[in-house]
Amino acid sequence: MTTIKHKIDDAKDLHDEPFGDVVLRHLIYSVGKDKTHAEARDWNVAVSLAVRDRMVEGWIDTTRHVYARQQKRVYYLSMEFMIGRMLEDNLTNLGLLSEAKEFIASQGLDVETVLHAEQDAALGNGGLGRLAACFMDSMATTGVAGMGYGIRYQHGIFRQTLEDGWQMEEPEDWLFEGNSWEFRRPEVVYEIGFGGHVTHDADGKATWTPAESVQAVAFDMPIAGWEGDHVNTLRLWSARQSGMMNLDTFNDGDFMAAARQQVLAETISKVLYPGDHTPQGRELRLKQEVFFTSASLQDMLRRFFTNYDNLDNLGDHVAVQLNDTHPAIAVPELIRILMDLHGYTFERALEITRETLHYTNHTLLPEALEKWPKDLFEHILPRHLQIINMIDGHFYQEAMAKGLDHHIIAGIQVIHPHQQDWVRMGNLAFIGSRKVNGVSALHTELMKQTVFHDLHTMYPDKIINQTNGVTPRRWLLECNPGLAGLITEQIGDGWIDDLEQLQKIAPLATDAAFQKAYRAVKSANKQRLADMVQERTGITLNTDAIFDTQIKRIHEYKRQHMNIMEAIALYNAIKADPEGTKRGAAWQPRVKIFAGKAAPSYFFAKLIIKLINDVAAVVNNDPDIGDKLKVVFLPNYNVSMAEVLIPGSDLSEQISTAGFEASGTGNMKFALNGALTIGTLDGANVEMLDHVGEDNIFIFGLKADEVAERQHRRARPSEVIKNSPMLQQIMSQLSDGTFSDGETERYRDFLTNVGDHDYFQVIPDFQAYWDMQRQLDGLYQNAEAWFEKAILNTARMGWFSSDRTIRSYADQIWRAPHKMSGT
Ligand code: GPQ
Repeated sequence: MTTIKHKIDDAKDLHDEPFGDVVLRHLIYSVGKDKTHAEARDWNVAVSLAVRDRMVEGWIDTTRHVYARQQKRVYYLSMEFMIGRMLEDNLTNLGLLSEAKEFIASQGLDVETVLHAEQDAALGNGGLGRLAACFMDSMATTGVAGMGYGIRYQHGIFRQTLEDGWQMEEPEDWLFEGNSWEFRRPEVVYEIGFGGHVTHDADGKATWTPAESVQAVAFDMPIAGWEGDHVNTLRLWSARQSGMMNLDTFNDGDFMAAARQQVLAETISKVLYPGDHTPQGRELRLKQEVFFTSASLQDMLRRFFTNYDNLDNLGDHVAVQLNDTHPAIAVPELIRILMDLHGYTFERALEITRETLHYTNHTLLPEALEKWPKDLFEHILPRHLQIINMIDGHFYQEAMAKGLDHHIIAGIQVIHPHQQDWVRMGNLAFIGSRKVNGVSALHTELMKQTVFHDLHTMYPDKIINQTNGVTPRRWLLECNPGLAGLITEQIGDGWIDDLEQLQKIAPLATDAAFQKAYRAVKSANKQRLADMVQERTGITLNTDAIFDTQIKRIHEYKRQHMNIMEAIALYNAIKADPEGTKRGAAWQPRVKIFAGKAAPSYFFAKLIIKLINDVAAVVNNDPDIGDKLKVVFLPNYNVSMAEVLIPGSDLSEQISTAGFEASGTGNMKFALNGALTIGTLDGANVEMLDHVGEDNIFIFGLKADEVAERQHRRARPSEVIKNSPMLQQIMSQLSDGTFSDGETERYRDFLTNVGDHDYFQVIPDFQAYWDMQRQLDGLYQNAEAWFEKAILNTARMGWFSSDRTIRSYADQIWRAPHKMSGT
């Protein structure tokens, strides 16, 4: 029986009850079932409620402490939180995992089945949303008084299925079975206005009268850090109709009109937009951004006023982090609240805002820099547009005073003064923030040189780097219990919240007994992966093969198509020399695993998925190939699937066109779990190279400046293709129907994209990629050498813990205390 110290007097009796009894009590009294009728999901809910009970004390206790000490608060505003399942995470952090597993087993139930009978909370698209989830875990672990704010989407990211190898999208319904972790807070409600008009009184004071409004209702989830004593909150907003349904309409018998109003209001939190890196030019998306940003600001200011009586020093007590530009409307919204509701002058309001807000940029892709048509903006947010014009006026003066040319100034104002077409959210977030950060050293450097060049000249101290990280609780301890146990046996469990302690296993990299144990763990994890592949696709994998995995959103810049082209080249090579006699060595068996979703409107990405499946159909059924090569596409990639794929892989594909992947975080998870990386000098790969050492990571290809140079002069790939029989064969197979049942048109767009333009430099990087893969084939056959490198990867990845990232944000950006800060 665990003994957590009693924190809350009123809850004294709770801990006298064994955990299993609490579960049984919840099964009967909360779920309403007895043991004989309970299904896996019922047990899952009962266990979840039992662990939630234990979290609540730490939660209330943390809240009291933060209030009492008036600890500086950090608010992380994010449109996306890619959480995944919560039960194992919470059991782990509360130290209840083994007790819970024993209890579940004692009831004659399958432990995995019960723990996994929870839908993934997939309220995000990819890395950006998953980073927010890792940050929530690390803020709680490091003792930052941090609160996440987002949207409680009724439908998270679509469910991906395959039809004849093409991606299909189906709605996802994670809330159907309820969410055991959330607390509805009906008393926490704010009005969010849209449209209408603005009047000014004789003193110039503005009054905005919105034409419509919706309500934001809070739902809270407790987020426990490692060891469970510090518990923060993730507050997600749900939209509801403002005021009750119009009863007159209803009584007149026009149910539909009355219901329509309700549906319209609730639409705002209905669905997550499935674009990755592409702002959706839709009015609803803008309303979603305003909705959650305004509710969050209103909420944090209400809390602020329980401690302070004016907003003069807001930035001393509160730090707000804007996760990308999605919440950038916070800039004019906070200024509006300060001016229109609290009587501050514009200048003072801007100052306070610039002491409080901070902005993280996650991409340099031009199509991802959010902008809104000015007319739409004016229609929905007339007062905010006025404030943006004031910001631009003020900014113009600031820029002139710093000697900037007025053409340059026009380019970096929020609205271009002569074109007057777009409201540019990146510029708005930059101008309104105290610090702006990139997410890896290379990305931050490129921000300074490219998209934010002129703004950086003007404010040379504003841009700062904060390299991403990943939580070692979910991404080692929970997803890889075998490796976690092995590490703990050797060095104790201090690494779990101090990941740099992993260094201590480096000397064991060549130790025969340790290598053997490490390999046994990898084999077991490969078997678990193979079982999942078998179950989901019917494909049987040979676990002696290299498990070579690329999992992430499907995007041209991530170059899944380069990977599948390499698979085609390998297929051709094996066909031409089945026993490897000509090359003088037998082929190293390999399994190419892919998973990831394409944005529904991104045709080329969907074509890449189709190509992977087409190649799989040919290769996997060719008797000449057998176990030497298999290609697998696993549909509906999500966090839970990653938890199996990452520990079970030998090789991690991080092959983006240099300069395009802001950081990557999957790269870190793989290396931590002992997969070797084949990758370009892009994003955080650059820093991984610094940490693991050049002998332990496999870097190839063009560098960011070489890519930029080729793109600038529109270098064409034809010369390279002409000199490469290997590429020529691939290209002709794609046009002669080898992989498309004789259909010659299917890959025409593909051939034009890659063969004629090749903006993402697949062709010039191809040979180097191929050569590196063959080098890895050779290395894999020397198991001692391979696993020495794998162990060194695990040992040297400690710096990439998101605990390090969060402490760095706390020290350098938020100026907020945490467990290890001086104060
Ligand atoms: N990222 Cl702009 C997303 O996942 N979605 C987005 O819309 C944008 C960025 C990713 C980025 O591509 C990765 O390189 C980063 O590691 C990740 O954000 C977190 O910073």
